[in-house]
Amino acid sequence: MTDSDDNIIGRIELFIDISNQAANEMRIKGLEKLALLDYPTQLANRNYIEREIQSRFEEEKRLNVPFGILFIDIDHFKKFNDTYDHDVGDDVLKFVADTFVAKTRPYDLYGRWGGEGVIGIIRNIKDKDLEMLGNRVRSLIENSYIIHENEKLYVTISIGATLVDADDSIDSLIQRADTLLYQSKKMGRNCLTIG
Ligand code: GH3
Ligand code: MG
Repeated sequence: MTDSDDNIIGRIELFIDISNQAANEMRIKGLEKLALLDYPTQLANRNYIEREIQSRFEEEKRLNVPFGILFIDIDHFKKFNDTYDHDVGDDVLKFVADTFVAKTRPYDLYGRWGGEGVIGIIRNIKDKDLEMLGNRVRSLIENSYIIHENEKLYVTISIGATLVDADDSIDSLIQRADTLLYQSKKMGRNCLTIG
């Protein structure tokens, strides 16, 4: 507010109470996060992975953008849980998840499929590159460790890698990757099988 000589003589501020609206928005964000996030690893959850693969199928059909998936499982994790305690196992799982996230290109997604199984959805990629990308994370995890009571703890992962086929469904795609993962386990673990 100014007087006739333009001197400031006062000010009016208006406040609107939006706490209801803000609380509601926060609640929705929280619910969205819960429905799509695997809280312990902070990766996408199974529900999110299924939605994402569905979108990738649409993209592949409409725009011809190919994609591949990596089915990843920690090797001998049970033994690990037995040797140390379950909390240490959880820390290792989180460390493995963080490694994927650190290496994720902005348009790829890693999610927890269940237990210690992780699925990576890799967009717009050819088979040789999918193999290289998978082996890069595999090798990174093999060569990293977490420290537990002054001891370095190492884990390895096995991977099944496959590119989407024209007649794939979510189930057939994941089933194929799972079979390839099983082959990596049979081959002695800490390796990637592509098919
Ligand atoms: P393999 O090399 O054949 O995969 O051997 P594995 O011991 O990893 O066998 P498998 O994958 O069948 O075992 C999964 C184990 O992972 C069982 C369970 O003890 C452990 N696990 C699954 N989810 C969690 C978790 O959230 N935290 C911890 N600490 N352990 C988990
Ligand atoms: Mg395992």
